[in-house]
Amino acid sequence: MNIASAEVCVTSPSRNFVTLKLTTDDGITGLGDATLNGREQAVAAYLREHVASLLVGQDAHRIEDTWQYLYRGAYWRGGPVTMAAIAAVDMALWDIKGKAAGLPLYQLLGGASRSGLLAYGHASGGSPQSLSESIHAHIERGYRAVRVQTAVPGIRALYGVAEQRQATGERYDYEPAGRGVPPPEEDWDSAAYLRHVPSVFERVREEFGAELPLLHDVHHRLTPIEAAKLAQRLEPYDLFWLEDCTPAENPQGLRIVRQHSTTPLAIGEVFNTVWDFQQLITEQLIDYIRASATHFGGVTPLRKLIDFAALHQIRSGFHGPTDVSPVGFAAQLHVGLAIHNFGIQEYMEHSEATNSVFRQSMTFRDGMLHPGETPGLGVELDEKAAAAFPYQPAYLPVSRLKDGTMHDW
Ligand code: KDG
Ligand code: MG
Repeated sequence: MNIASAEVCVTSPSRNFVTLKLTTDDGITGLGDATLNGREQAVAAYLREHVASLLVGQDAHRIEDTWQYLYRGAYWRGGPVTMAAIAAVDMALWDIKGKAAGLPLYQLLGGASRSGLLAYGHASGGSPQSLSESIHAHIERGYRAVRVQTAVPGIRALYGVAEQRQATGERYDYEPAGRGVPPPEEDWDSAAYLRHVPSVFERVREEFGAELPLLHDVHHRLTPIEAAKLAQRLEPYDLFWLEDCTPAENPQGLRIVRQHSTTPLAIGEVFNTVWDFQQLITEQLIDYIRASATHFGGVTPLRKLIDFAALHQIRSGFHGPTDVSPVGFAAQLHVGLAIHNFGIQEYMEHSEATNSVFRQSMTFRDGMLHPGETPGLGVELDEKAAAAFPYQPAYLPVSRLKDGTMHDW
C-alpha cells in the first residue's frame, strides 16, 4: 500500500486550518493537521514544496521510518513549521493504518485505558459577575473542570478573556484571535495581575466549593520569581494546575517556582520535540505535559513523550484550543484514551462552521470526551464545504507594557 498523492487544504471556517490529505494507491485516504496559528501558509508551503514529493511512492504502513526520514533526514530539524508538517504526515499515516485495519486509532495504540477523557473548558469574565455566569454555563454544559481567566483592573485587554476591548478601544473576541492585519494589541502589567488574580480564585472557591477542578493559564507572562509568588499565593485555592507561568524557553526558571510552591505546573504547548521537555521531566519541574499532537510532530512522538513522562509520574494535559483542528484534536484523544498516565484534556469546542467542514465521530458527554469507534482518526474533510471558506490572514494579539515595550507571549 503506497502513497499515491499528498494534497494540502487551507480553509477558514471560523479560523484557518491546514490539512494534509494522503491517498494510497488502493484508495484509502488519511488526514493530518498542520495548523500553526498565525503562520498557516508557511506550513502549507513547507508541505507542498518540500514534503509532498518525498512521500509519493512510499509504503504508507512505514510510519516510524517516514517520521525519522522527515525529521532525522533533514539537516534543519525542529521548530514549529517543520514539526507541524511532520505531524500532519504522521497523523495521516496513522489514519490510513487504522482504516486499513478497520480499527479506531486508540486500538492500535494498545486499546482503551479508560471509558472517556475528563475535559476542561474555558470560563472567563470581565467582571466577577460575568465570570461566575461563565463558570455556571460550563457546568450546565456538563464540564467537570474549568480554566478560569479574568480581566484585571488596570489592564485594558487580556488574552483569554472573551468580553474585553483591545488597546485601540475596539471590541474583539479573543478567539479566533483577532482576524486581520495588523494583530490587535493588548496591554500587560505583571504587578496588577499578581495583585488581582488570587482574589478571583478566592471568590470562585467560595462560590463553587472545594471540589471543582480549577485551572489557570498565565501565557508565559511572568518572570520565575513572579511566577513563584503567584503559585504560592494560589496555593490555598488548590488549583488543578497553573499553566505556562514563565517563558517556555527557560526551563530552569521553573526550579524557582518549585522551590516556593506545591501548586501543580503545566507547560509545553509551544514545544516541538522531546528535547524541549527533557530537563523539565528529568528534574521533575512540571506535573502535566501540554504538547499537542499537531505541534509536536504527531502521534508517534507524542506517545513516546508521554511514556517518558510516566517514568516521573507526570501526566498528560494535551493542548486542545480551537487552533488545533478537529483532525489534530482527534489524534490526541486517541492517544489520551490509550495511555496510562492521562491527566486531563483541554476542550475549547470548535464552531458550527468548523464542524460542517470536519465531520467527526468524537463525542462530549457529561464532561467526558471520547474519540468514537470509526476506523482511523474518525474525522472526514468535506472538501466542497471547505472550499466555501478561503484562507483569511489572522494573527494572535500582541502584548505591550504601558510604556510600549513588547512583552512575552
Ligand atoms: O495559538 C495560541 C493558542 O493555541 C493558545 O493561546 C491557547 O494558551 C492557549 C491554551 O491554553 O489553550
Ligand atoms: Mg495555554
